[in-house]
Amino acid sequence: MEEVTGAQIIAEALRDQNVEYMFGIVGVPIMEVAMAAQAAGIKYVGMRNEQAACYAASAIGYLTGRPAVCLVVSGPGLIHALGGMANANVNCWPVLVIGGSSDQNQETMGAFQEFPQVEACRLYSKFSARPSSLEAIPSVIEKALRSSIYGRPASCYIDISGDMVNARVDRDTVRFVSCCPPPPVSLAEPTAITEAVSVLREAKRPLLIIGKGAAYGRAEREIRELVELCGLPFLPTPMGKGVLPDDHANCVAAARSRALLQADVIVLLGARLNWILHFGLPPRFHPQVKVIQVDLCAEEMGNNVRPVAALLGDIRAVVSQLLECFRKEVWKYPSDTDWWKTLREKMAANAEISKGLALRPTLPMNYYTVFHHVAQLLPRNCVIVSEGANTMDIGRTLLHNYLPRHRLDAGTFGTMGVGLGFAIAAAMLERDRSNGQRVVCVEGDSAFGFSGMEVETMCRYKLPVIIIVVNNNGIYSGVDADTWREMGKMGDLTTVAPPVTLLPDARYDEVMAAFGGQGFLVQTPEELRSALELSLEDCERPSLLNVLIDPASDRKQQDFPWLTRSNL
Ligand code: TPP
Repeated sequence: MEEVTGAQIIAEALRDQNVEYMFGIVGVPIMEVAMAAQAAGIKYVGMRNEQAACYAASAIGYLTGRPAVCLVVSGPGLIHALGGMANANVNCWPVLVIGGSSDQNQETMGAFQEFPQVEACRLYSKFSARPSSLEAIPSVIEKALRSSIYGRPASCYIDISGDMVNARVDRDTVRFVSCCPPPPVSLAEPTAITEAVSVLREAKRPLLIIGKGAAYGRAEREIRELVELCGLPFLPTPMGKGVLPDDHANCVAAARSRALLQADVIVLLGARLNWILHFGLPPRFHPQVKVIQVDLCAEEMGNNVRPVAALLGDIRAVVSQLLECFRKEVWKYPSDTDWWKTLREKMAANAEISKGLALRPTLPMNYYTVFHHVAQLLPRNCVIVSEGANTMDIGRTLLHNYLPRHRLDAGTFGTMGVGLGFAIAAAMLERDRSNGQRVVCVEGDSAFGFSGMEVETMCRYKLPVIIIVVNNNGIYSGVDADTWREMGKMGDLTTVAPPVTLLPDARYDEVMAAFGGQGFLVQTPEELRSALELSLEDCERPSLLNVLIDPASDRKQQDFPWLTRSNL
């Protein structure tokens, strides 16, 4: 008879489900689970906070379509991970969280880190359960993993009581389950396809909106064919950037507001009409806009705007259905319409304004100058991670993506603190796949602070992530060092310092240097360029560029007053 422990069963069951990565922080009672995972060939990445561990695991799920595990201890460990679970759920990304919990015979007695974990996770996941026995662990793991990727991707939780981890059973009594297949593919109803095609053929001002659902669904080839065959303008959502390259001739991202406002037919490809798309409603959208909605989730259909055609199914398959119709009866939207003219004019005007701001020679630099130089030096194939308010919003317009799933940001939940975890996950994947693509993490100084200690994780694993902290001494804006000193003389800073302020000219670069990475203090375009070039040359360790900008730097004048402050 061969005995196996609970920890071994968990590890082997995860390996059977092709789980490749586990991110977490060990302690009682899950230390042995991490060790067993390594013994089973799963890569274990020790992080500095469970929230960042969960962000990292969820990014693996988004980037690969196969979830990673976030392993946490009971009580506070699990509670830290809830932020990551919520973020994954709202982004519709798959992740598996495994939490140790108190021994079963101590439950309700005030056990160490006791907490009602299965119940707590219900709001943050679509599956939350504790296996009833050691023998049942593999089937619960398979079900959790399957639930995380079938239907709308989401986070799933598995609770493991402490006493289960080291308990032993006869291996032959354990019901191991083979790897669950990829999600079954569903097609849209043919009459809905016919309706969508006829509405699109009649469109005067058509627009495709490409969301991160299209990126997750790996629909890039089909969407490119649709765009090019039918000559359609397209607009990516923040993480839809790169499904088609930002410099594609049909990309109208630089005329986003105009495109949304005037389009008469919109095809939503894996994007939701939530706050990011202003709910699909006036004043940001045309009151009579017709929406063709492509989504794999039936419940999403009709949210905020009732679609003229609801194409329910796998995005790749549904776009292929549309293509089949357009190939049979070829239709191409003319390239010389007033619609194209108005979009092109707006794009040229916006580019001109950004360029003017970027080339201002004044110091300290503004956001536009920083991104202008960064954009010139970044390799086309790099992964861009970004968070912050102005930093993320302005950076999104100026830093282009050319490949799908190469942009990760604060996402639908607008979460600050995701950046470093995402960057660690992306860098691990790049290294393990030997793609040689760099991960560049563009952070506001406030955003960086949320998970800043993960620079130690990057240094420990020698991940050559390049972090660019766009440092304006605050949240949205800050004050300069002299003003800060004067404020200090006026009285207690807790009463006089504006709530947006952070320590002026804080040396985030020294944090990186403290752990053995490269730290650069950057104040001029020349310093920025040379620091970025040196960072790109170093493939052995991470770098941090602490770019001090004008604390009063802001976004360019917006056409809509409600755009002047980021929603985040
Ligand atoms: N806490 C979380 C978890 N998420 C949030 N979105 C916020 C707080 C509110 N918030 C939105 S943006 C932001 C904060 C704290 C930081 C913006 O400052 P920074 O990262 O420095 O970027 P900047 O706009 O200054 O360029």
